[in-house]
Amino acid sequence: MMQTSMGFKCFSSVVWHCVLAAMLVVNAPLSAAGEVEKTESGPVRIHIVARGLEHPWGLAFLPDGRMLVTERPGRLRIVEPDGLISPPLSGLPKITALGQGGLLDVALHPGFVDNGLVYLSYAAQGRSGVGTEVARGRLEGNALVGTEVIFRAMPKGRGGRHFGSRLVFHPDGSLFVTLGDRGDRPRAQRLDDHAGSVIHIDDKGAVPPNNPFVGRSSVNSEIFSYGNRNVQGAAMHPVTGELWAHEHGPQGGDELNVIRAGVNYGWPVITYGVNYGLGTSIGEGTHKEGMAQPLHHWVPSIAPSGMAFYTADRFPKWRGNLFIGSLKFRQLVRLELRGEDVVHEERMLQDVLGRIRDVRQGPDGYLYLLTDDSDGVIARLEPVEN
Ligand SMILES: [Ca+2]
Repeated sequence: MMQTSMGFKCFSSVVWHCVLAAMLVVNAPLSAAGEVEKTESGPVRIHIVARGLEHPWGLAFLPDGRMLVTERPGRLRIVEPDGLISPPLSGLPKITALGQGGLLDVALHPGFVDNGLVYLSYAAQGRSGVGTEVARGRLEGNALVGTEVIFRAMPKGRGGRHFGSRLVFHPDGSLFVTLGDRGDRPRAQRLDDHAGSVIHIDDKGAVPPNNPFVGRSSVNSEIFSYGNRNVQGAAMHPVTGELWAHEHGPQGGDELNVIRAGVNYGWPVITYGVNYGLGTSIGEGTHKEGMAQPLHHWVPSIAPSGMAFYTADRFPKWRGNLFIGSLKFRQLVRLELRGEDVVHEERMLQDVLGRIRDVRQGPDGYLYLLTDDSDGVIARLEPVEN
């Protein structure tokens, strides 16, 4: 380990990355760690925990307070609470970095303390193209061991768009994996195709017997919901235990949905969005019998990524609120909810951090953000004591 002139601690194998990060600090938009920003609920301090991560995508807290962080080009790292970044972990599955694809989300098995299992979602090349996959391995030091692929979205497809990829465990130990339509719209309505759906599998990748399409012929029975365009944020509701998710619309029409068994969320038959640039309509309008309406939608699009319900004590006014990152507007979105109604929306941190890729509540009760940048950061929001 060494320390650069600007006080960055680095392992030797990533030293040039760290030196580069230290140089970039001079021109970084955030002038100093600890900057204070106004919100409707009072001032918050933004503490930069770590920087120099290359397009970080997913964050999971280990029980000891360290963080597992993915970088989209295909690296998984451990970040210490003081910001020290480890070398890339070994034992990862074969990952294909292409367009929006690469190493994407990371999640811990609910029984991690006993079994050490870490789950990864990522894009991977197969004989007929690229698709989202899920693998798991046991964390031992700076390695994943016994890594095995437990799910492959099929069929594979062309191009680098719409891999979805959030991983969310249900408390019962089963796993939701959000997918995208791979930029090929009709796939989202096909039940013999994983694309454009949210899938539900057990912790080894098998289909739970109560999945909604089990027993129907010519169906991929991992499918839990369909008609989803590209889901890059999802979280379990802390009270109802249901999966909430947002999805990217085309031009306009990003949506917030509660993901329920067997439900068709409408893409591309119904949407509040239009075709990019042209502004021409898509599908059959905004409503159709048998297709769910979103709880909330955004026109223009915010380009949502990451999602967390806030349930801790550090920000009492935010309890029960839903936080969503906005890539496009480089801001954090806060939604106040009454049941399934969105009763208020606040946009905060405009242009302060950049494109917000992931949002997590830490075990310390603070809110953590990842930024989608070649010099991406982990930032922590803290209340300012008056
Ligand atoms: Ca929809």
